[in-house]
Amino acid sequence: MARLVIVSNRVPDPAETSGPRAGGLAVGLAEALTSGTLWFGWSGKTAETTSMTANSVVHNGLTYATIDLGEADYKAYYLGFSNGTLWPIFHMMPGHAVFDRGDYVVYREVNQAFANALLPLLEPDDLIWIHDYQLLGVAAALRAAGVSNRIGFFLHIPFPAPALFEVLPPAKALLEAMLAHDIIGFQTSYDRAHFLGALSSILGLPANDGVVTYRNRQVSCVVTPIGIDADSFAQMATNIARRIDARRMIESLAGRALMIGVDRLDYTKGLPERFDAYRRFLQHYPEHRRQVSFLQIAAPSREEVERYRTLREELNHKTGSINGAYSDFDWVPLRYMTRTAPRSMVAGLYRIARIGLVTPLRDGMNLVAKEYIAAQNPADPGVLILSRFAGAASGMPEALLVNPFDVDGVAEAISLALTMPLDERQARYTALMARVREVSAAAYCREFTGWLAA
Ligand code: ADQ
Repeated sequence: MARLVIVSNRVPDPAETSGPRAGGLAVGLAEALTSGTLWFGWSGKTAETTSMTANSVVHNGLTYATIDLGEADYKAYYLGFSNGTLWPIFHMMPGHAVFDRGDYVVYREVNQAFANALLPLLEPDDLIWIHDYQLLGVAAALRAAGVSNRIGFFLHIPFPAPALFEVLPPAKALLEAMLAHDIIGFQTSYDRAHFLGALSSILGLPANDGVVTYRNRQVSCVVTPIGIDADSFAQMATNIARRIDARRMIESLAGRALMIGVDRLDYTKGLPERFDAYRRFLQHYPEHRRQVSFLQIAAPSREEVERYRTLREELNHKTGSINGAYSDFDWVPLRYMTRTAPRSMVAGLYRIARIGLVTPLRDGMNLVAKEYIAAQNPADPGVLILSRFAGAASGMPEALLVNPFDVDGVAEAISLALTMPLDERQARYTALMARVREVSAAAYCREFTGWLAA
């Protein structure tokens, strides 16, 4: 069987991938991270200059090969073009985007450096699977060096509407680079339609059934949504609910319903709008005021980017304002924590929570929505309130779908969720759990690697 080579911006420390705090890519790719696989990417460390060759470690039969990034490259490639330009544009939030031609030049150079360091590690039959927006140009660099292996790419974030994608000065060059892959995978059919639309409007390329012919090569554009391992997550949630810290949490609620939000601290996750909606809920539904406690756990993220620092300040301010206006001697309406909680603890909290509030302004998929459902107690499940602009919404129609920009609508959904009868909660949960089990992490890996090997 051909070896799988996974390429991603960040490669986790192997010691962490089997631990309880592992999240993100390592969870989604668990099925593919089997013995023999090579995982290549950035170590997460910076040095004076970007490494020319990779440093390899073997752990549980898996090879982790990493390079360090030069400090200046890290700033221009990672903080600059990847997270200051591509991230907001791809999430259709151009107001947050900055474009600096110098950053784009470095982005291309770092993509080239990834390709250069990967080249000597490649074998002729390897299947190469590249991940996400930071690495749009690696395949093109590999092709230029003569690599003819099958190369696939998966975009974890949304692909923007063509008119927005065109705002990017190097839009055409980025599309051409992406067409160096054999397979391009998207989270939803909307993302794929946007990509095909951009190919048509910018490059004049027709796509028949998602297959594009470019420079005598065929590129297949497929939809392979990412998922979680629902049963093992459910198991983790059940175990933790018996633990002492979970019991303390339940006691502190004093019989009130818990509403939970768990996100990276990122402006795409819609946290200020969510806090505003909660405030509106407290204003408009005084009868529920002391019946609910909202816990928001936000993991600090990309703090070197200015916009992320101002977001943090904005949320601190809103928290103070809500608690100042509505707290009582024995009730704090909003508990807001800026930290990364252990994965098992998050699972347990989801299970205790009567409402899961997942309201990104735009999201590729959003695994929190799936984790919240997997963690529920089938006998007394909670209600998921989900943004219709998360990729997860297209596969979870039984959630209470909301427009996160509509604070009144979200406030109304919170009230509806609090008063929803048990039989309706169970019916929605049963349908959603079946979907979360079906569109799993394992299915995602099997489907994508199936396309790649075809
Ligand atoms: P993210 O934007 O990171 O991922 P998401 O899919 O929600 O978003 O995954 C976040 C993961 O981190 C979840 O497993 C969650 O439990 C965990 N997490 C978040 N905040 C946490 C906290 N404070 N403490 C502990 N754990 C926390 C990107 C895309 C998504 C896409 C994924 C996978 O932006 O749209 O779903 O990749 O493709």
